[in-house]
Amino acid sequence: MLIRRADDLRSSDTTPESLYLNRRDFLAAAGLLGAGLVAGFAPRDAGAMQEPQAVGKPFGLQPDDKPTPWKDVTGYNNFYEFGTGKEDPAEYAKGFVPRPWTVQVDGLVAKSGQYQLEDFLKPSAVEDRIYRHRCVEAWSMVIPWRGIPLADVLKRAQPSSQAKFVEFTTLYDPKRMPGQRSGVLPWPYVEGLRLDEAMHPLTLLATGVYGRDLPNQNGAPLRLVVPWKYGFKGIKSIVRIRLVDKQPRNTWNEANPQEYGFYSNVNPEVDHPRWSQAKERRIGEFLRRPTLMFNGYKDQVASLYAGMDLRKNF
Ligand SMILES: Nc1nc2c(c(=O)[nH]1)N[C@H]1C(S)=C(S)[C@@H](COP(=O)(O)O)O[C@H]1N2
Ligand SMILES: [Mo]
Repeated sequence: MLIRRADDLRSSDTTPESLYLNRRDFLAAAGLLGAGLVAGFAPRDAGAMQEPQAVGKPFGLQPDDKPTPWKDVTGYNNFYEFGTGKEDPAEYAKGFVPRPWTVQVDGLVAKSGQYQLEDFLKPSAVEDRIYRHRCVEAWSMVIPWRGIPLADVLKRAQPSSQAKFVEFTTLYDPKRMPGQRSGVLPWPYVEGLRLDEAMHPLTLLATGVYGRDLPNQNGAPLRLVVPWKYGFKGIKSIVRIRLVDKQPRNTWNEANPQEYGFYSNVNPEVDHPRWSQAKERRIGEFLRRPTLMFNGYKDQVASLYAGMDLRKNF
């Protein structure tokens, strides 16, 4: 597993438009490093050390978007393989060991293969990116992910001209994932993207959060992040990536097709049958915020859906 600590980041990783600098960069920028003034920060700094720094380049953030605290990002999760409660994954995934880990890339590609996770990741440059995250249940977070662009992996596999969609599959191992011993969802969890969505530069295969390897509850060791879609598209603990010619099944659509579609783009104008999607509760905040079209990534992704009826293709 690639382990790179937040404070190991090269300065090029924090671009001028970054809203969130790591502490050392912040102090350097403020001219305080080695100026004797740093000592004045010591007591506060010692406390802040427990909370990892949110590192990365912000994408699509609004001026009042702040990274959601580590304790919420890692303590309030959906991962039905480890229980249906929001606090279950942190509790019941504790003993899960996400290694050794094999990722299979196959289907309509010139270069299929089975890779050890380390080999799968090695050719790619790992990036830190801060994204908004909107769950279909109308809560949201801002998450500093670490990962590689999915496009990088797909290009290496060389999709054939018949490949139109990408199917993702979570590990199926009821011994290690106790939720799979229940029938709460059809197992294994599967998800899908259209090939152009999968190739979009915002689509990430995440290996970490907050500059650390993914905690189990967040989908260790490899999970999908598609920031303009509802959270359930972000399939966790992926073991297989398959290129296919037909729209793949996706678990929540299969469980309840009236309520969960294939596209599941964040859309404040198309309500869920049982609740409005116009607003969201940012975890840690009291007042609800308006939900933005495509979760704030409209400029980057709206063209993917030009001419499509987004009410029908929800
Ligand atoms: N395999 C699997 N992936 C999954 C889920 C799940 O139950 N199983 N839940 C989804 C849902 S509904 C959400 S909102 C996100 C939550 O990701 P997070 O816990 O990292 O915030 O994971 C998604 N990926
Ligand atoms: Mo979700």
